[in-house]
Amino acid sequence: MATIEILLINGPNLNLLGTREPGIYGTTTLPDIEALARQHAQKYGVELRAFQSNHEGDLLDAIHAARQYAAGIVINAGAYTHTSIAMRDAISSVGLPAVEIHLSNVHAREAFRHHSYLAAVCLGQISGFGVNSYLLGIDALLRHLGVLKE
Ligand code: CA2
Repeated sequence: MATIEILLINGPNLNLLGTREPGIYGTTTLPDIEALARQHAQKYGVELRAFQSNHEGDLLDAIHAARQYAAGIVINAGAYTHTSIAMRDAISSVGLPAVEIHLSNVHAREAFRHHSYLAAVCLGQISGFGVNSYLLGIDALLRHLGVLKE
């Protein structure tokens, strides 16, 4: 049986994790988060591909390319969450199940972070659990895919 693969996407500025604003975003770096996420998925026999970009078009291309290999997407779109109709259209167009995640609790922050263009085209949103949001997002996606049953 072919190995199930999922895509983890991180959007703008998340490459800076662990270097600034630790009070909001923690001290873990993006490579560390990607490694933790990959290990977590591997516990269930699932391969995780990770992609980060600061460029909206590159993120759209990654979502489009996911059609070729991924069973679903876990996405922290960063600030594009609150601005990008194009990202929403990309997720909706590829038809892959997606889970929106955030390190911080966006609903406890500035009003402009309360609205997500992505939420309506994702299975759901996980926000506020720091690095654990990534692991919870993977679990939610794998449950949806029937990989995780408990
Ligand atoms: O809480 C999250 O995960 C966010 O997606 C992070 C975005 C923010 O625009 C969203 O509203 C919520 C910002 C990412 C910025 O990342 C930084 C990392 C280190 C230092 C400064 C910024």
